[in-house]
Amino acid sequence: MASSSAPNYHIASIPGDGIGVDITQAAKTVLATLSSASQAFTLTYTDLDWSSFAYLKRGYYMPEDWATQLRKHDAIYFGAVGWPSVPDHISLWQMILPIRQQMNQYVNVRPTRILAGTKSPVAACQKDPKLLDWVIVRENSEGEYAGQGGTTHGHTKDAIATELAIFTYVGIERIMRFAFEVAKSRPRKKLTMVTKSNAQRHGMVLWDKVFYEVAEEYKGVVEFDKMLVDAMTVRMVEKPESMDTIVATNLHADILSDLAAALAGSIGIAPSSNLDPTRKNPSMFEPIHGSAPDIAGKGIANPVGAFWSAAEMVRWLGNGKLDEIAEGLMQAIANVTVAGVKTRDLSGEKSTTEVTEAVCQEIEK
Ligand code: GGG
Repeated sequence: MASSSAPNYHIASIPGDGIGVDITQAAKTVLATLSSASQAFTLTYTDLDWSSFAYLKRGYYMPEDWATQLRKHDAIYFGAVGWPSVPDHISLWQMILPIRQQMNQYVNVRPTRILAGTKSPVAACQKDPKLLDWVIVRENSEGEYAGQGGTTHGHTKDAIATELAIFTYVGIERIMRFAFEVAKSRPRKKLTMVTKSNAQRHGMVLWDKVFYEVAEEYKGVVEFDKMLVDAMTVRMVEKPESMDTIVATNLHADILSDLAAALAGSIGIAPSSNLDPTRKNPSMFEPIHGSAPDIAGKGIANPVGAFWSAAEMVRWLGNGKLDEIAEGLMQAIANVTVAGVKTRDLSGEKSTTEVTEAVCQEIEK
């Protein structure tokens, strides 16, 4: 039992689809162990069956009052979305993207580093894993994922489709400020801003302009530079140590963070925090990987990205008061990976349950 003065947080739990179910269960087990071992907090869950299976059965992912329901919680823990019998644009637009938009989660923080005992495909990082230590700050509400556009001329060869990328001054300025603050808080104090402003001459040029305006306020405090997204992919592979915090649009950062996770060893380890920095709405925590239908229910999904996301949720809920507890969970994960207790994607042979039990044992030590 946690001490009676320990805060209790209400969590909306949305396992979603595929391995989302496996890893959410694993994360809840680890969080329960962390709660009882630390006595520092307790969690009460509302389990929400908002999934592709539910959609196929009843015709919708989320009920009409979904936003009201979510706002009754302190945070949202999300597994994964997507199932082969539902087109991906439907599953994304009936759940995860509306949640991010309406809960004002305009920041998506995606840290990546090489955990002890995991192997990067980058030769230099195999010698020195510390070279790769990044935080990708993804603009999470506008850009290419704003949902604007349309189709006409139906399913004929005359079909026309538009996909508008929306960029606002306000939206860009707030993500730049957030990214500069993240960079300022980190030892290397470096921010790289990514666009494609040579080809995308409106929205991306506005990104450049606002970046340099906000950068004026951080001169001498944060070192900053700008990259085109194509060149950035090369730099991530060839000179990982030359970057620290990275800020990019919704689409670019979505792609770069998958690459980052693969360079760190596996997409299975990478966490993601969808934050409403005003704290007026619940923020949402989810591993960056998808639902992986091919391995769903087989008990072999890597739960590390889910555990890391859980650690970030604890950190956010504590708002400075639970940082040590979150760090304890990260240390427990590292102790387990370094001991070789790893799933297949990390060249191990352990199951989701075995990794989960090992992390719980580390927490209890
Ligand atoms: N757990 C994350 C997840 O299910 N991702 C599926 C996906 O494609 N997400 C798109 C996005 O993060 O914008």
